Amino acid sequence: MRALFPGSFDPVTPGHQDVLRRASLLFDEVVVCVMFNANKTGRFPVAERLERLRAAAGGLGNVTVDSHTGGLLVDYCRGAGIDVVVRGVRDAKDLDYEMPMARMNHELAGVETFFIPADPALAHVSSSLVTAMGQYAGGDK
Ligand code: COD
Repeated sequence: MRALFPGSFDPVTPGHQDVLRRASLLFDEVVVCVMFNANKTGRFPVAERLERLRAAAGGLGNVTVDSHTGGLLVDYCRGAGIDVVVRGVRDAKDLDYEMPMARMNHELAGVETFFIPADPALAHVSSSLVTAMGQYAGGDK
């Protein structure tokens, strides 16, 4: 079975990478795909997010990297013949955010959502934290 792991990946983090690795063990093929979250302001250009994702997915033979920045997630699923979406869950706040989307994706296109609980050692990691650390390390701040 093929699965889609969609996200902003702005940028990809060790938390995303862990979810991707675990999904790749469970599904025959995983497409990890950069999409636009209308509620977030983009930090990195899509091309750079893709480059970092390819590096993060290196070594996972059944993972392909893609982007879909126009249209709904379910449109991508329909076009690619994918019935399952993988999402990582760090805490109850993540689940509150994910549940309405999961219900909507199922209602619109019969797409199911498979939740992977965050590794406790990585649950605090976010794209904004990784960006801030990069800025401090680079002397931007
Ligand atoms: N450990 C485990 N999981 C994690 C961690 C961590 N440390 N950090 C993040 N995650 C999970 C997130 O919970 C999420 O499941 C996934 O990793 C990706 O996270 P983000 O933040 O990169 O991506 P999001 O949540 O901004 O997702 C963007 C989407 C566009 C996919 C999403 O907003 C969505 O599905 N929107 C629905 C509307 C739609 O169809 N949009 C498509 C427009 S092209």
